[in-house]
Parts: sequence; C-alpha cells; structure tokens
Amino acid sequence: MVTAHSSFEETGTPALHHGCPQPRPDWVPEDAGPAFATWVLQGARPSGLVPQGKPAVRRKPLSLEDYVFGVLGGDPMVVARAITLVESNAPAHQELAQQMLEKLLPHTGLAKRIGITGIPGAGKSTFIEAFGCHLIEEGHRVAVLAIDPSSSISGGSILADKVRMEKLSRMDGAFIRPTPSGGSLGGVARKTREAMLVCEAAGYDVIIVETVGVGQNEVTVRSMVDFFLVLMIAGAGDEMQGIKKGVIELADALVINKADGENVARATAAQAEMRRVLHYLHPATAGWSTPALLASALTGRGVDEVWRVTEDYFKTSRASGELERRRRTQAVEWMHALIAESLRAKFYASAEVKARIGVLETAVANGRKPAMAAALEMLKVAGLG
Ligand SMILES: Nc1nc2c(ncn2[C@@H]2O[C@H](COP(=O)(O)OP(=O)(O)O)[C@@H](O)[C@H]2O)c(=O)[nH]1
Ligand SMILES: [Mg+2]
Repeated sequence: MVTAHSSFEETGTPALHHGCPQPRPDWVPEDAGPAFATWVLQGARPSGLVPQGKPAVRRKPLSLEDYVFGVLGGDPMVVARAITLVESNAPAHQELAQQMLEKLLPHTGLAKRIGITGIPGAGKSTFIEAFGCHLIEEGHRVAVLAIDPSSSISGGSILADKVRMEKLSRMDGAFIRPTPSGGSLGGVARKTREAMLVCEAAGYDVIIVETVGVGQNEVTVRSMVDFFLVLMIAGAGDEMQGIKKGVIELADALVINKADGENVARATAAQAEMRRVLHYLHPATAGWSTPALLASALTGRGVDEVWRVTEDYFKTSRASGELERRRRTQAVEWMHALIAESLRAKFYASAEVKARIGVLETAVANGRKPAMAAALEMLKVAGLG
C-alpha cells in the first residue's frame, strides 16, 4: 500500500498522488514553466483520498479536538495539517497551535531525536532514506524533518530531497516534512521543534532532523536533538566541512559517507584522520566517545552500524543521566530563546519604536550618537528602559 505522507498541499500548493507518475496534472496551464512539474513531484497524498489528477480540494478547518485526536491517533493527514498549523504565522493559528501543543505535550518526549548535518552534497538525504528504510524494517516509525535554509536561494534542493527519499516516503510508518524556508533561523527553529513534538505525539519513535551544514543552523539543530550526527565526505576540505569552525565538537558521531567504489581508500584514510582529531577534542556528550564510522547509502555499508551506535548512545546517555540533563537544559534554553524572540518581535512592532527608530539609525550611522546610547533610548521609547 502506498502511504506517502506530506505536506506540500498543506502549504497551499496542489499536490498529486506520489505512487502514480503522471507527467502533468490537468490543472497545469499549457504554457506552464518547469516549476509546475516541480511542485507535482514534491507533493504526496495517501492513496484513495483524492481522485488522481484532480486538484486538492479545500478542506474543512479542524477543531482543537480534531487536531488532538487525529495526531494522537497517528493519522498522517492530520499530523501534516497540525504541522501546518504550528508553522502558520497568523495569530489565530498560533493560539490554536499552542492549545494543541499543550494537549499533546504529555504524549511527547518518547522519541529518539537525531540531528543529521553535513555540507550540501554530503549525501544526507540519500543516507537518511537508507537509514530510515532500515529503521522501518526494524519496526520503527520514522519522521524526517528537513530544514533547508539554502532552498530559498538555490531553489531546488528540497525537490532533490523529496525525489531521493521517494522509497522512504512510500513506506508505511514514514513521514517526511520539509520545513518551509525563509524567515529567521529562530522562526524555523521554533517550527521544527514544534513539528517534532507533533510527530512524537503521533507515535513516531525516531525523529530525524536534517539540516544543511551552512552558517548557524548546525548549532540550532544541535540544541533540539539528543544525538547529533555529522556526515562528511573524504576530500571535501576541512574548512568547508566545518572542522575548523567546531562542528566536529558538536558531533556525537562522525560518518565518513560515500565509502564505496574508488572512494573506499580515501574514506578509510579520512576515518583514521578524524579519529586522530577526535582524540584531542572534548566529547560533545560527557561519558560518550564520539566514533568515526564509514557508510555508503549506495551499497548499504555502515547503515546498520550507525543505528547500532545510535542505540548504544541512547543506552549510555540514558544510564548516565546525560540524556535527561540535556533535554532539561534544551527546554529551558528554548524558553529563553522564545522570550528573546517575542521581546524582539514586540519591540519592533511597537508604534513608538517605529516612529523613532529611523531617526536614531541615522544618528548612529552618522556618528552623532553612540550605538549604546541609541539602544538605551529606544528601550525607553518602547517602555522597557
Ligand atoms: N557514491 C555515492 N554517492 C552518493 C552516496 N550518497 C549520495 N550520493 C550522491 O551524492 C549526491 C548528493 O546526495 P544528497 O543525498 O542529495 O546529498 P545532501 O545534499 O547531503 O542531501 C547525489 O548525487 C547522490 O546520488 C553514496 O553513499 N555513495
Ligand atoms: Mg539533502
């Protein structure tokens, strides 16, 4: 049975049944550009819900109870809509989303939260597909949340993810959801964390957060997962793979990926090198020594080993109390991040601030006022000084 679940039609874009390739649905205009085909590939629906080839119909709004029961019952369509709700920036949606999350919260926290990062092209999506399929064969339910801040620039990377995870997305018990890009990293982080809670309440016991290793987002993902895996490829350069900027120090496991064919020797050498590097670093998690492993999604090499190591990590960190400690710290830090974000949003939305800030910007830019004095004045204007 085809049980691909997503997502894109939830964001207002018509989607088509995944399992039945059709070059173009009938609603595509004659002169449509390639983007139309792109969107068709991105969407997926459980079979039987929408007649094939028909555009998605506007669905009835769900009540709080509908959301809660649907999510707790593990209904992938409701899960997708619940995530859309938490992603919405509309105040009415946000209020409903928070009520829903409060009801779901007692049912969260049971999943293994795994973050996977690596430079573009490291093979993250391909690996996650192989890894996810392996987990599902072992009886797990797997949700993949892909954060891809680069996609607003490059345009197509989410599409590539969707196509590559096609096998996984067809499996019963898999849920794949790209987080909409755009907006601040803080906003994306909130949405991903809340999407994670929704997935946990729906009974997904492994949550994988994929993120492209560019900029700050590794740190953001590290702050919301239990186990952080950095995927590397031999010969891509230390600088690029974040070795110099300390990404390795965040990792609970390094995976030298694409260890297949002619690449095996180089990958093995890179593994030895990374083991030496790790030897000198503090482990990301106290009491756990970060391993460097080899894997290939192409041949399947190392996929089961990565899972064994993951399970081992959870056993170790649970027994030592590190897992619990990390989650508590993360929750508190998240609260502070939300406070900071809300304060910032309130501040910039204030009419008094809007009226005054331009003048002070000019004064600071022209060197007539020190930045600190201007900042303090603005806080007073906003009633915070
Ligand atoms: N040889 C080899 N190629 C791979 C492997 N995994 C992915 N690739 C290729 O590497 C490219 C990037 O893969 P992708 O999963 O999209 O990388 P991502 O950007 O990190 O998500 C694609 O052309 C894949 O076919 C692997 O295990 N071995
Ligand atoms: Mg990818």
